[in-house]
Amino acid sequence: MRKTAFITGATSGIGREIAREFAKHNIRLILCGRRQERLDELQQELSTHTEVHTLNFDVRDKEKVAAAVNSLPENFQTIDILINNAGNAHGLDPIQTGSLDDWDAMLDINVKGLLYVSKAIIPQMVARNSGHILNIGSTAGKEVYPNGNVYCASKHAVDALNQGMRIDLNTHGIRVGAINPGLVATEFSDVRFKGDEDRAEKVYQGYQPLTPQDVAETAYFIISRPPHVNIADLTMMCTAQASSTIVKKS
Ligand code: NDP
Ligand code: 8X3
Repeated sequence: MRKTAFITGATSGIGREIAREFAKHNIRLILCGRRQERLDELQQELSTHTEVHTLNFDVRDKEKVAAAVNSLPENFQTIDILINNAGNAHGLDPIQTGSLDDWDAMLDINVKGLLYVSKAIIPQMVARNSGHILNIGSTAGKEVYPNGNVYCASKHAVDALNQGMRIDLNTHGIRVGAINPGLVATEFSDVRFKGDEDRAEKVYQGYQPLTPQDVAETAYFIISRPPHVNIADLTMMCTAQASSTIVKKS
């Protein structure tokens, strides 16, 4: 039977490529983000492969999150796969000079936003005793790097929530797992450095980073395993990367 996936952060980077990869496999899509024009473009692009519905909301707004999920038309109401992907880093500063606004953004989006979306969708999975949740964590959720402090804390929280969800939803037959990517060339660094394109580009120069497609193919592999197989926690890095701070540059 055709499955339906709910993907947050589908307007860019990893989320957008997961949408494209899932569309190839005829998975019905609920695409979420704040940039409506990008949602519209992607809907148009993917509608030749599959059915697509878009939802525009900020994951920080718990009422809007719930209202968006409740607004789904009947044929999109049963969600089989939740991809908790929306998130970003804001700033890269030592703890003593970090910005409170940046800290709020990262904790509100990466942690609380992921919880609000999960809270709106998990009850239907529990009621059906089935579902698959894939959390997009990070190598930053496994190790802390200089000036990464609060972003790393937010991704360590995702790692803990991934484990916690898996434990609590185990008796309901719901699969929960995470992909923890290293450096992936997306708009991530544009956001982190607040539009400083030169600084953002330098992050991915001198080596071949992961592409969002690499992560998307891995996401499809995970969600297409047979029902008795759950990939609980998968860390992936480009070959040039050995840890958050060790990257072999040419
Ligand atoms: P992008 O900046 O390319 O995409 C981020 C996505 O998140 C966008 O679709 C954006 O949509 C959405 N988003 C951000 N803030 C909000 C918000 N407040 N409400 C709703 N949606 C929001 O980055 P990536 O694709 O790289 O990042 C995706 C995930 O992957 C993040 O969780 C990130 O932490 C993680 N990750 C990224 C890595 C990398 O190196 N790039 C490595 C490891 C993990 P919109 O702005 O339209 O709302
Ligand atoms: C994104 C990867 O190393 O920039 O989570 O934190 S990193």
